Amino acid sequence: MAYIVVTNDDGVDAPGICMLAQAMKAFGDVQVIAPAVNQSASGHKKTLFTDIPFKHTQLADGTPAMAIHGSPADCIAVAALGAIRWAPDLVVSGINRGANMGQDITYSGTVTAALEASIHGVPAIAFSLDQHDANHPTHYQEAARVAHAIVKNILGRKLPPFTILNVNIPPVNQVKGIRLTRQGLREYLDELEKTDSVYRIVGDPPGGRLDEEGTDLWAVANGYVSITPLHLDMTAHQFMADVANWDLSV
Ligand SMILES: [Mn+2]
Repeated sequence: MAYIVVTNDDGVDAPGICMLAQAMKAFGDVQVIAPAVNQSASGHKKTLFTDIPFKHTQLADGTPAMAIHGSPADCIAVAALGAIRWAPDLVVSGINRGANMGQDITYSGTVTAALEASIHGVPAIAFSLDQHDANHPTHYQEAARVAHAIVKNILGRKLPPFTILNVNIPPVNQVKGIRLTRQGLREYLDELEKTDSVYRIVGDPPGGRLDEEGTDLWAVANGYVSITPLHLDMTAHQFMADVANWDLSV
């Protein structure tokens, strides 16, 4: 019997987390700890020296859950510090409403919750569905089947330190298969709205380079699930030799 912690960034009332929690119950005990309200694009935010209110609540299907007034990473941080039974065999995050590919990953609360788990030494997987208007459980049925199949394979495996798996699922009734991918290139279509005292970042959902074979964007555009291993070490290793030649002195 495995023990799996489930979180997300769309909030405890989102349909994706309910479908993911249901899929994970096949493997053993499930504990849900998730933001009380939508925290999409909150990044790897950590709430320090400030109150983090919480309450005991339920998912749409009655599954007990803890709702945290903080970021997705806060949910995992307080979990690891004693808010719930710890450590689990696996942390899963999602199923997010919308893909998290390319440069999305540093904005994504779905991904950063998984990264927070890796900081605490627990294997973690982020699941996202490439469908922004998904708001009904049926939209997530295939994604939940995919999550079940991947977790079935990965439970019991070890991930290297500070490494997670980022899974993106195309918006189709039946995926063609799965591709091991690298991070692709997003192109954002953001626009600025302005009134006398307020800015808003609006615009169409992001696009990106769909033609670069082997990337997350390419796989999902072609009907495949993408699985990208991510590492928290953001050092630009290939660039270090150049900087070493800059003869820096202070
Ligand atoms: Mn989200």
